Amino acid sequence: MPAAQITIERHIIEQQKQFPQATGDFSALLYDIAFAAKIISREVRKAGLVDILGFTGKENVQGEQVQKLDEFADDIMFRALDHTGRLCCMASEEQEDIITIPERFDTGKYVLLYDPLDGSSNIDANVSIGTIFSIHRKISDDDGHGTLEDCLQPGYKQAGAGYVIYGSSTMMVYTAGNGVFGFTLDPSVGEFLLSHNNIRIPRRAKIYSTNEGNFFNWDKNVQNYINYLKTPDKETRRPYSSRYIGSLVADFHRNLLYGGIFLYPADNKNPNGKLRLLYEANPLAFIVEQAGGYASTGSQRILELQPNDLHQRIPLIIGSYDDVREAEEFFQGEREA
Ligand code: P6P
Repeated sequence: MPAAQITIERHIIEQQKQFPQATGDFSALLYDIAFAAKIISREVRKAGLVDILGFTGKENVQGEQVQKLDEFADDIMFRALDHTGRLCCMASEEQEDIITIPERFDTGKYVLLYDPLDGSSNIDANVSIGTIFSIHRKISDDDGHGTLEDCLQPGYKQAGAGYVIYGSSTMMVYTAGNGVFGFTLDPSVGEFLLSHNNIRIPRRAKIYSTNEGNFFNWDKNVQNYINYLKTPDKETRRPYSSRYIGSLVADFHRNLLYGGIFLYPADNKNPNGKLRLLYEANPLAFIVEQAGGYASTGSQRILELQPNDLHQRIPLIIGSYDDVREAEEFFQGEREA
């Protein structure tokens, strides 16, 4: 059957066959997430037409203005997944504490951490935005309900991770530790169809993605690396091209397909960087490593970090393996040019 006709449901079931002990819960959870993504996609696509743009007047735990689509996406993720009996708890960028499963529903063996609509400040400008999710296994021995301990697990323990990008088309990209697969939503049938089988990120590429407006807030080592990328040198294919959308999922997705490096380093305003470890850095790090790339804080592998807070920020250097490793050499002062 041509790849274009493989639905995400069929792909997940086929992938599941490679895990004899699989009960089907993980597969069903991925499918539930895909369903939520279809609903969010529908609202994102018509946001410009109905009164769903603009601000709710509320603030989220980040102190950011919550836009109606943020709130909608957060609500959809919760309501699509809370009753499935596959989760012991959830956590969302939009909510301060862990989200418990209502007593009237069964609990399950997985934990879902998510950013329901990343890049939301770009919504009104019709820039690509996205949902990012991370799936862990329950490790606490509490009575079925999940705890903070279940959420604060290092990234290498993830059972799965993925994102949905609401761009020129809606795509869902996921990994369950057995490769990275991309599905494009065919709105005419309402199905995600396999469009990117076993995605591999180029080992090196001449694209860098960072907010250079922060340049004078970076430490000298970071400045040296960015200046190195901009310095002409034919042998090492420099200068690199600068590409920065300001929407993490969009910048990451481009680099995953074309290669390149995305950097949101620490700076003197954000000593731990801006991006979140649990539901942004960890899931994207799992995906990029499964695709042959690498993700670092500049000195440590993202997936090995022990989280200490649901909304912990972390510096993020992620993308093509050789580019990220080279950036680490500069960040650690081993190279200046
Ligand atoms: P800056 C969007 O607000 C976001 O959380 C990410 O999607 C994006 O990568 C980053 O912030 C952009 O931050 O400081 O460059 O605007």
